[in-house]
Amino acid sequence: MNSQTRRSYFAQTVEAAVAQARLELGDDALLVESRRIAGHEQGSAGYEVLFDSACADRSETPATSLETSGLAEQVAGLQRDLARMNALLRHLAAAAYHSDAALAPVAARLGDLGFPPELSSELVFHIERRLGRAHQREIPSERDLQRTLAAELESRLQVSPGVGRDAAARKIVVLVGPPGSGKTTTLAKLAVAAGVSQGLPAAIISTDSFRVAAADQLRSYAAILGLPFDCAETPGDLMRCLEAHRNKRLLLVDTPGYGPGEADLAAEWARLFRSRSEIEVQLVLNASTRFRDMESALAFWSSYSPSRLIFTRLDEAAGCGGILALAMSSALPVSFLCAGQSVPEDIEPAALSRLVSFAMEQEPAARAATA
Ligand SMILES: Nc1nc2c(ncn2[C@@H]2O[C@H](COP(=O)(O)OP(=O)(O)O)[C@@H](O)[C@H]2O)c(=O)[nH]1
Ligand SMILES: [Mg+2]
Repeated sequence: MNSQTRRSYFAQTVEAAVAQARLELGDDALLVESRRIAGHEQGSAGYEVLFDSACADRSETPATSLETSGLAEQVAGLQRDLARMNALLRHLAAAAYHSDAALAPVAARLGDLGFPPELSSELVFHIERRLGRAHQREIPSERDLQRTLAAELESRLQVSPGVGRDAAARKIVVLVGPPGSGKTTTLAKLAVAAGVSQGLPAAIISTDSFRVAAADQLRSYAAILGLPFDCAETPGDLMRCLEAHRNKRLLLVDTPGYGPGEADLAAEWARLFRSRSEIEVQLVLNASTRFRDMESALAFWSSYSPSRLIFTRLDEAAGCGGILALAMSSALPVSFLCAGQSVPEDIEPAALSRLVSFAMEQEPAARAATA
């Protein structure tokens, strides 16, 4: 502030001094300070107010100074940008409102299936993009929504029915997963589906050394199927078993479902499985458990580097959103689906169309017919 633009006014009261200053300098002058004084030149006590008239001066020439400095153009540019952003925000808000309403049936369906909310909204977002401009003009039909949902799921799911590494001379597959997820039963089913029925010489190995009943169960399956059976208590034992069965084309290895207190043991086996490139690990999960439980199991068993997923107990699962969500979030292909206790019948190679069908609602006509 320039001292030459400042001026003092004296009066008996502050209000009177301010009124005097405003009269001379106008409303734009700035009050800088006010103070009580014992006596002024007229000899009586009162107040001094200090005003700065520079603001008043500025107010008279704003356009001129802005124009000369080029600021006017910048301000006008900013105003145009703001107007554009405003319009864009209004458009987005309208589109979001419209799409929420239009895609509500899909969001509801995904919720019913047990998809986690974060994945549901991601799917809805991508389904909306797939529907494109057309759906902004008219509400999509139920059939359009189903078709688009199916296409979106299909693009995110992978299947890879089979066992063992493609490049390996013999197939060695290890089934891991939480206790009771169906590993032993599935292993017996696989022995038939991937071995006996294909005419492949196969053998079954159990590494479940402490649960006697578990090994016995598998020994019985092996006996029924006419396959050799071995029990490997340590990683070294397993190496010897694999060597002993080197003429077999398929080796199926069962493991116990380690609990939280057996992390060291689990880690020791995980190291072995990871260190042998010919060994493939598949994670067996119970489809009737919640998505969050499957997600935790996936995190725990990830140290085994599973390369495929097997889902069991589909016959008991209320909704299959959990398995679809897990298959998507893990980015692992699904190899087999099991829907019953019968060995060897209740297993099927995973197919994309089958997985996607879990998320589909019946067509209205079919619904009416079964009602
Ligand atoms: N309903 C149903 N039961 C299954 C399925 N797979 C396994 N089971 C049953 O689940 C229980 C545990 O299976 P098991 O193979 O011993 O699990 P593991 O502990 O992972 O080896 C057994 O009673 C099996 O008969 C399935 O797909 N559907
Ligand atoms: Mg078992």
